[in-house]
Amino acid sequence: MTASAWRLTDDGPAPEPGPKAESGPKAEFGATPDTPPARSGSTTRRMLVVAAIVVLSLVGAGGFAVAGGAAALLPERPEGCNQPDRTVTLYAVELPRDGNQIRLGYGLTPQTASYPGPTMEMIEGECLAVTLHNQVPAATLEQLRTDPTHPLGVSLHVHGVKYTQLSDGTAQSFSYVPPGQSRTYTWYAKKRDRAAGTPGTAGYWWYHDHVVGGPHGTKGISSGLFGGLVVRRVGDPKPDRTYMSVFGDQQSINLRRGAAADTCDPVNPQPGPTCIVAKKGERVEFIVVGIGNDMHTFHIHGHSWADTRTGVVTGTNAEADQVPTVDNKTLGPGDSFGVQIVAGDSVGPGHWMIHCHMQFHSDAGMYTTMHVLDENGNMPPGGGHEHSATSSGAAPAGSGAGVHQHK
Ligand SMILES: [Cu+2]
Repeated sequence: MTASAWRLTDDGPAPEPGPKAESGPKAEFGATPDTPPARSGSTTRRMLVVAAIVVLSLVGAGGFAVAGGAAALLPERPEGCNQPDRTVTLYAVELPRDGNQIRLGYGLTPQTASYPGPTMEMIEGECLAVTLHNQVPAATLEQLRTDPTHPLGVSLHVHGVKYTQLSDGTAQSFSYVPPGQSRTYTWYAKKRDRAAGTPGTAGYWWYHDHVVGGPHGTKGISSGLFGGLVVRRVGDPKPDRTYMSVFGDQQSINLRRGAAADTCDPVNPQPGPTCIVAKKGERVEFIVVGIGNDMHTFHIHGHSWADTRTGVVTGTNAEADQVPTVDNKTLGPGDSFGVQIVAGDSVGPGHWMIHCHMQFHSDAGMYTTMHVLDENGNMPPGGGHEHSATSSGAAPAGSGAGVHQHK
């Protein structure tokens, strides 16, 4: 599905260390982490004070916090982000339906939109400007609307990093994008401040719509408008491959379930939202996100990880012993975490199941497979494609075809 998807049978050189686009195209690194943006001047602070006074006045008067006029006084960027270090363009589009279910996706181009959307990457200290173009037809948004007075539009609402109210991506703050229009959102991956005791933003997060259907974007999320965000700290281990595992309602992984969650071609697997594949020894990163209303657990066969921010453990044995080693982690709605594992580490190539360990979820199809190939890129025999499938046919990643997730 992406231009960068490699053929596992290629005899070419080993991939360069560093992030690769696998689970959808990935926003490229831009600014060097060594040059954090300069601190903002006093202008931003003055604007914040003015905005706070306006907001307080409006709330005191019984109005909502932001009226149209007040929005102009709110700071466009978080303190510390003087100028965006990098820009990304994102499109929200309608994708082919899954049965009668509407599917939407974000993409770096309209043609490559998918669910999950492209994984965004930032380095702590970096400020990113994301311009979102809404190409979802108004008629589609109208169909998804649960209240005829709710505005039509899509948005970007991000977790974990800093943004001002103008980049909140909600209808309440008027920070959404009507059909045919665009809007720029600013995300700031603030660094840890040791003196103040505030944490940094390095971690595994996600972004999603907060407008489609109603004031919480419930229909936007359940239709596919979500994606992952990784904020790395300088020195973090770099994965060879990154995949999204979005666990949601109706026992879904990335809105698919059963055989539709794993459509890897056994001869020529192409990495993507429905094909988790790696060569033995490659460092594989999972961004795990919970959407919807259910609790889940994320479990991988044959692999375990340290329950740290990255899944990697460092230091002495005594220090490492302070960190639990896990192969199963609980995930609630809105939660996100990431792990890095070494594919096939001491267990070799194989078809390793990934599933929710709530038994009735896995029994109903909440499973997929991580295919670990040998060093030459050969798919090991058996497994992964013989399970009692409740669905048929392979679907191209992100197309929504062959997806089984019915009400
Ligand atoms: Cu589950």
